[in-house]
Amino acid sequence: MGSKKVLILGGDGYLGWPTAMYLSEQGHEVAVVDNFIKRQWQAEKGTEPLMPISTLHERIKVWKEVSGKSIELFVGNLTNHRFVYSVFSKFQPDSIIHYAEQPSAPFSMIDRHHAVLTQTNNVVGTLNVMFAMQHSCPNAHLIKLGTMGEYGTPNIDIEEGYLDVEHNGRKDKVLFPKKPFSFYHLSKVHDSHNLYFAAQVWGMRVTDLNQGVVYGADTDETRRHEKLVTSFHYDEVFGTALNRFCVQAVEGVPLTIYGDGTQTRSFLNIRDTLKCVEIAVDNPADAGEFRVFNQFTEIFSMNELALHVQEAAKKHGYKVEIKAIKNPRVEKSNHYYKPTNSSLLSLGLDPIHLSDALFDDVLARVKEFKHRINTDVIYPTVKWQHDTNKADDSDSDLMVVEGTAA
Ligand code: USQ
Repeated sequence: MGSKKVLILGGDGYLGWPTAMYLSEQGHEVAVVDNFIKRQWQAEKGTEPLMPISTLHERIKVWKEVSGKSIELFVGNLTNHRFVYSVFSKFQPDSIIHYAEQPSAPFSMIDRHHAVLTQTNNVVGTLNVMFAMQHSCPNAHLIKLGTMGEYGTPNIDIEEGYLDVEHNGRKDKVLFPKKPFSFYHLSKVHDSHNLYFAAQVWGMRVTDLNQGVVYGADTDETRRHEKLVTSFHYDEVFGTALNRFCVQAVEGVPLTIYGDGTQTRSFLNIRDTLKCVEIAVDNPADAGEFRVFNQFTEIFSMNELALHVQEAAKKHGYKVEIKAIKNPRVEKSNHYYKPTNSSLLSLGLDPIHLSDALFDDVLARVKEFKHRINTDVIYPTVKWQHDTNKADDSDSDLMVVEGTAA
């Protein structure tokens, strides 16, 4: 496929940075946008990624040294429309890959402040991107990271974005009904509705990638230099299930199964995220099309996932305990779960499956940085239902971190 101008929003993140290097390596002209707010949120929660992360400026410099390729950097906040308009009019992208959202369900459930922050940041940022595209590059293709969690766990098969309905003798095709898991997942639902509307009304080209839980510590490009690693999280707020379990296994703490572990989710390897995004870049949506791809490769219950990690870690000499703890979230157990993912497969995705070799890769990486594991941030403290009326806090921006108040 020919070279395109690709603008990556959220280029400092777990997925954004590997995507930037990967597409740059494929010969695309890549620019990244970030305001480093995620680093600030991490600081607020007292967490750090497992591997030390250089500044984005430094990563871009090292990437140029190892690959000979340049990545342009724009520093700013997507909720500032003047900044967004200036980036789009200067760079004139063909494709925009939008990762720049607050990505954590627990973070969005801490209290009112974090729920509002999540939805404002995500929904307003995406609205500004839509309007800036209209202004500067109306024919460009927006590839927006959505989530499988938009659908929740309905008692019917999950289709890709839409549902054919028949009601009182009439038929229509509607956006698939959404039953999301958190205020974060809800923010993605709101984005989807705004984008669907803009596709219909303005003729925007949109691909909404409803992605499952991503796992993995590396891609080919992150392995090329110690300063090119990505931000692998394992803490209760920004870490996701499988990555957390791998860290827990290596650290020798019990794997934290929330509830009875029968809740089931879709998963994919970080390398497949890059392939899926590349497929979307190479095959743009039509003008006026709001296209939805369900982006995952495998489905596991939490119990199955924990057993996989226990088994793989055993081969490395780790004795791993699995512990079911009271579920801090409100979510279904023993539920029906049958999502389809045929679109990306039909466009050529060749899935990487969870296997011992992959575990070896992740477990080896975790072992390398075991000295940096902070066990204080592993156990879940954010609850979906609050014991007090903390969820209804005042308008104050004052945050009291437990145990530090005078
Ligand atoms: N879980 C455990 N133990 C843990 C952590 C999680 O049992 O230590 C369970 C949760 O209860 C939940 C499932 O694992 O049922 C997934 O939780 P997660 O924290 O791995 O992922 P989630 O909160 O759903 O969010 C993550 C990403 C988000 C992305 C989403 C895809 O943070 O950005 O949108 O995965 S999906 O889950 O398909 O919505």
